[in-house]
Amino acid sequence: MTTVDSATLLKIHDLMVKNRLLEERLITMFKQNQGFFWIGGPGEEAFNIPLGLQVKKGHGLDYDYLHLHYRSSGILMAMGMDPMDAIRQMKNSALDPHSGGRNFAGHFSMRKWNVAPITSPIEVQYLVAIGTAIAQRDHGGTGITIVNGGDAGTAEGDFASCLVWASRPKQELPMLIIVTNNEWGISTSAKTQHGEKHIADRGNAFGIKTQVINGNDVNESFAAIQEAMHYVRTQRKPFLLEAKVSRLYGHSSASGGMFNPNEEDPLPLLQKKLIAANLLSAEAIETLRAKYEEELRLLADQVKTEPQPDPHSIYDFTYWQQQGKYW
Ligand SMILES: Cc1ncc(C[n+]2csc(CCOP(=O)(O)OP(=O)(O)O)c2C)c(N)n1
Repeated sequence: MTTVDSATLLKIHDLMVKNRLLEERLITMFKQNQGFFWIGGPGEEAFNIPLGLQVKKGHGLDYDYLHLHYRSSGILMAMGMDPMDAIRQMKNSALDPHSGGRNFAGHFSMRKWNVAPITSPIEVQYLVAIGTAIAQRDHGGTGITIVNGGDAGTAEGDFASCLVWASRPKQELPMLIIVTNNEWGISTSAKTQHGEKHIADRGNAFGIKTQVINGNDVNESFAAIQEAMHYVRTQRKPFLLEAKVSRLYGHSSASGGMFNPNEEDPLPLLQKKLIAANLLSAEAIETLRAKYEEELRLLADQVKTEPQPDPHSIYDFTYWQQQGKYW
């Protein structure tokens, strides 16, 4: 297995702290009535940051396409997303570039980096992803389609369709199919829902290469993503990767947005290792945390001065009465 070098580990740690504090800032904003709803990915950083760092980032078929879900801020943060834009979406600022202040927190959309709009209906991304994967299969090159979603959503037919389409003989698709398994579907425990041992085992029936990893371990995540991406890029075939992750603040603001001490937190796990390896000190970690906390607090203050969307734009980018405007 690849071991991650010290400089990369420190970069991952830096991004993990920044991403955690962004999510905590969004939760605070919800509690301050500076946004209507929070949902996000605190607890998934040890998987999402290594993923974002390894994306072939760009626009068009030669680059990776991303079909993500609402816990994916860490992936985009590692790709270089400006945290202010996540704060803008939380506050429904008209300057939010992802949705013009019209969508929920964590529902990103970035044409310049092939990030398809994130949807609230779960699992539809596994169907949409087939489209870009077919285009990339026909185009050739090394760009791949990456799709992620939660464990509960895999009960939907969209997930099964994805496995079928990705693995049709001689028409295989260059897709990295990811399931981040936090063992919850809102308040339904995964233990009551699965006859199969691992969700990834379902790929075996289709001849899809699979792996189950501890997504709370940065080294394991980085190496597994690297290997899976290399396989999909070079073989132009699908790979199903299941990462076991934590859900640190419950499902969303609908369940209170409270820290859950029963979940394993990947951040102190990494910090202990970095301190033991003399790569970081407890003081340096605290300084980093304080720096990002202050930066994000100032951004949240600034966003309060930004305009809300114009009511007349309510039907923009919808189909209703838009004939002739977009097509
Ligand atoms: C099609 C559809 N059905 C139901 C819901 C309601 N819903 C929102 S999130 C969720 C649970 C999703 O759990 P999982 O797929 O494990 O992802 P997680 O939120 O745990 O990351 C459900 C059922 C929805 N948004 N869309």
